[in-house]
Amino acid sequence: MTESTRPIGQHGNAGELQQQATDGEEVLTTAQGVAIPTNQNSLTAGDRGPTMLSDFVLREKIFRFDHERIPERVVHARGYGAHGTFESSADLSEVTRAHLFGAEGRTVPVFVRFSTVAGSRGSFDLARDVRGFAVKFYTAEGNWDLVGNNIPVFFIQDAMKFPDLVHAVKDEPDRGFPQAQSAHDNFWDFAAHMPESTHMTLWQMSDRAIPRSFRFMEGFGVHTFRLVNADGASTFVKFHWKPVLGMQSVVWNEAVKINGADPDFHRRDLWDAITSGDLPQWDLAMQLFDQDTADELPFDVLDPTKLVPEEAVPVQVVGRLTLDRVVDNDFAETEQVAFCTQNVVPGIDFTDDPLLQGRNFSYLDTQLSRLGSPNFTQLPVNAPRCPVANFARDGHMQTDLPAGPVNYEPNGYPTGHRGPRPDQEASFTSFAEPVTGTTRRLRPESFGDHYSQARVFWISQTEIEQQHIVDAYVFELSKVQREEIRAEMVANLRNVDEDLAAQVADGLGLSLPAASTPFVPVRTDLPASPALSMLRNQPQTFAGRKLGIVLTDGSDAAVLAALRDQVEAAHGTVEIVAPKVGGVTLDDGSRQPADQLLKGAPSVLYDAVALLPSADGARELARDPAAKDFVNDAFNHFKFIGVGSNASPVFAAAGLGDDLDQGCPTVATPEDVSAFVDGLAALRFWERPIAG
Ligand code: HDD
Repeated sequence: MTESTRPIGQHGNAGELQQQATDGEEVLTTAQGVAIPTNQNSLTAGDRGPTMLSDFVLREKIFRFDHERIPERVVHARGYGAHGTFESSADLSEVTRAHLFGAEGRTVPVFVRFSTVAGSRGSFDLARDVRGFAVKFYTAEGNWDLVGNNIPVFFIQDAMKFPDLVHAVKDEPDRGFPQAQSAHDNFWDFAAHMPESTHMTLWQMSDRAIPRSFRFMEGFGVHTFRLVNADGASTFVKFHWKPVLGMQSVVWNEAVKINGADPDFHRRDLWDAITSGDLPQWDLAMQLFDQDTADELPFDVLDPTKLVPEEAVPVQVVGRLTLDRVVDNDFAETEQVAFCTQNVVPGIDFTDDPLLQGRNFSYLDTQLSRLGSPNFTQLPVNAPRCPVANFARDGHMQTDLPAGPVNYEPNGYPTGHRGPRPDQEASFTSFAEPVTGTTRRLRPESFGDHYSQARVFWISQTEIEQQHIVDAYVFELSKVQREEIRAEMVANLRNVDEDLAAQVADGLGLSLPAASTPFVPVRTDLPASPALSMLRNQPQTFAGRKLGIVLTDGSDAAVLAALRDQVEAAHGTVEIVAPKVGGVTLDDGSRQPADQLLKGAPSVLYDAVALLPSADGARELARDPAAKDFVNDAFNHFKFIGVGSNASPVFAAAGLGDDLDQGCPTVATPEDVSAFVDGLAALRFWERPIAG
């Protein structure tokens, strides 16, 4: 164990004196290791007298507490991390000299942190927002950080605009709200005046921004990076993470309610999946292309507001990420992990994407503000798992002990005492790119098309997805108070698609404004890209999803057993919801504990639900607002609902008596169960004729 990975309490040498409490637990000590009888009562003079200044136990405890917080991240403050392993499944040595990709079956430990962007650390998980997907690979050649999002493009083309973007999307500076929401004037004012953000706002208004959980979303490196092989030849690469369980999102009304019912919905989901052994997995995939292909594409691959369609350059899987260990300590690991886009290893390099170039400065810089010292690289979660040797020294919180007199180079000390020497073979060498031109502060013309790919995204969506995008624009722009912003946004959307703009204008009760003038003509000849639609690529499996079953005293034990067996066989999970969390007595006399209290577990927490009350239980539920909300929400959120033999009164009381459709099959007997469970693989019954 290295010095920096010792658990607290094991620093130093206790020598002969091994202190142990009588019950075998560790002995309670001060931070100096001095055993103390209690840290629950201050030292006072007399019975009710003043507290003594000499009470170092009190002072130390309060002092430590007073300094527990550090600044939260300026963006992506709310995040959740986990450990895992990456295993390569391809030999990519022809295109990269990165050891990690040098052969099939190479494994490296990783740390992943998922996040929302705009909200503060204590905000809620289901904000309509981009999700961060940051992966630190602890490779044999040093740390590689792939700091991506769940959306493959970005709002802006130049890092210079990042402070403006973030100021605009965060809470408004005078009033300090809204929290974790883009639905306000400043964000849409910025977006309306920033046509390059139009493509990204389409993604942000799509269901991608309200994922069902981290486990069901894609990730993207966003920028075009380079792979560089042993001969120094470069290949462009776009990185993708593909969830093995397939993509899934919630609907907006569901997101709003989840935030109230369980603001930690995403982190709890990740924790539960990992701790129950249902390990989340993503395939790492690459789009590899050369300069000629880049030149043929109808946009500039250095422009981070553009993607490379999967139909134009295939996505090939090169390995798999498995998250297999939750953190031991949220602060020490998830909060202190420091991702830096500049962290690359030999064989992986940057391009001249101006957003990426700016990021390479920003991430290193921000860690100083957050973590307080350049020695943040020594924290266990950040420390490389390979040797580190250089002449950097000292600084706040130095925990390394670099021995010897040499802290400079060149030096004339004898071999073996000179300190670390470069190894040209092993070294990272920047791609040798010819650079010409005069300095300028001007956006290249090749970055001028702001709408054509936004249009491709729009026409690639199913009707349901398009409707959700329209609804999201209408919702967000309805929260804007300066009405001209609505018209300015719709004026931009007219360049994407007339139908989209007309629907948004109609939803806002706005007469259609004149289209804004695009910088270059919009390309209407670009084909749709079916890969961009979530629904067209639905996984058709209930694996990793959760069925909530409502029971009462007298519920049918045989149907319950069949449901549980078959959902688990489909690799889903079951949670029992009952009027009392102590559980119910089933019709065979057995006792069934509940996982959740009905009043505390609305149906938004489940992917599908079943109601199996007894006849008496159903009469009770029909009077219970929580039960009525449960079925109403499940119905309105297009969920599959298993209807037990006695459940009709609950649906009648909820006003759904005549509405039950094919998404609400009867599960009256164990024989009914397999059709119901098979049907769950469709995830939602979108055919239900309700406005979503
Ligand atoms: Fe960033 C955090 C992703 C543009 C500056 N960013 C941060 C995180 C993710 C991203 C996932 C959270 C990392 C973690 O979990 O600790 N950011 C992106 C993506 C971008 C992007 C995919 C565009 C392609 N970011 C971007 C720009 C800048 C920054 C252009 C600045 C010029 N980002 C930061 C930051 C953060 C950050 C201020 C806050 C905390 C941190 O870095 O460590 O430096």
